[in-house]
Amino acid sequence: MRTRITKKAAGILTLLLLSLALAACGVNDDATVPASQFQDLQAQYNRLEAEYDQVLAQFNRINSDFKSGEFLEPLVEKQPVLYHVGDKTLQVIQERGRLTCGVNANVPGFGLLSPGRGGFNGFDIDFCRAVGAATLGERGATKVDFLPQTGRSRFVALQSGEVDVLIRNTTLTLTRDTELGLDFTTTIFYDGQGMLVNNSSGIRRLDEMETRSICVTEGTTSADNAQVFFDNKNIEVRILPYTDSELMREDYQSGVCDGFTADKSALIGQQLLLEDPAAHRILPEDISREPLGPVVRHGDDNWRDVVEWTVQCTLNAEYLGVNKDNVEDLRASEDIQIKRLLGTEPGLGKKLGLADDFCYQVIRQVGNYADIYDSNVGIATDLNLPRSLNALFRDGGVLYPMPFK
Ligand SMILES: N[C@@H](CCC(=O)N[C@@H](CS)C(=O)NCC(=O)O)C(=O)O
Repeated sequence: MRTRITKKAAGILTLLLLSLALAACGVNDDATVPASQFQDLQAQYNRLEAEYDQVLAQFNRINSDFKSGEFLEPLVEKQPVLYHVGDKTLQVIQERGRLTCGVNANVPGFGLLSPGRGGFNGFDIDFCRAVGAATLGERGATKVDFLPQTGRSRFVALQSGEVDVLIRNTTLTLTRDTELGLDFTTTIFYDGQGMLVNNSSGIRRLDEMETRSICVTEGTTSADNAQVFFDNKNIEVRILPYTDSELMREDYQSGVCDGFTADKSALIGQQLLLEDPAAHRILPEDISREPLGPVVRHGDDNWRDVVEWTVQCTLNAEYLGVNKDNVEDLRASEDIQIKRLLGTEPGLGKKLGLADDFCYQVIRQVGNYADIYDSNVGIATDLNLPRSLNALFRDGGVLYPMPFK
């Protein structure tokens, strides 16, 4: 569309210049354009101008459709989107000296803003810090700005460049990967969608929810999954969408809805925030698969690699027995795998545009995968989540560290 406009504009300009040239240089003795020739040019100019206006109006219509979000996933808030495709994200972060990370502020254990506990904390927050340590080196984990996002705002924040990376319990789906101009990196938490109900409701299974109402956060996979799940089973339920998870919890608590559906990881935290958590239960069935992981903009392969290998660093460290407590000592290790991981055998970091000790910085400042998991959501925490799927493959889970070499 832009090329067509440019061609028309160029055409008009040429005609104008031509008429000026004819007028200036003269094609006859008295240095003026004959009236008939001038009128022809004028008519041609008017025609082209009208055509140009039409093309411009068409362009503006398409542009405003685009800006109103016509081309976005229906679940995503419709607002102007400026795609930052092909950025040099790593360079920008290093020049700025800070990383911006899109996060959740309302999900205990994963992304929670709690001033009493020093601000943002959680599993996702620690992965933001890990990316900060990998990209900014010494104290890099402290040079992260956490920008809380709702289910709806998160993708726009990433697309527009407001955040460098999104680590906010975000599920990888084919549609999101292909339609939003984004890329999903390694999954950091394998989850599934569940349903929280009040014990007094008598509901013990999902198919006992006929005619019941269900609260769900807008702009999430949870909303769509719930609708599809119950439609498929011909179970009529009333889905009540919320933008605010706090209001949703209050409404669930006061009985406005019978069920509260979300990723199970988030549900456990939501249950803990209820007045009497023991009066509620999460039904045993899973509604869906929810692989959650960091998201970056499509088109910046180097930045994608950086985020990907930061996660791989935490997985490889757990695999090799390198953790936050022993990493300092293990810098003297002669084991070639550990040397590559910590950069005492140089070369790998540079391939990513990072310092060779980037993974050492991640482990020392934040920890390996197990350190991050255990301290935020593991069995010693209020969430009390066993590793299950999120254990290394050798321990019966699905986490498979990719060769760090
Ligand atoms: N993983 C799903 C769901 C993510 C999600 O937003 N979950 C809700 C569950 S409560 C949430 O985090 N709400 C907190 C908020 O919106 O502040 C997705 O990517 O769409």
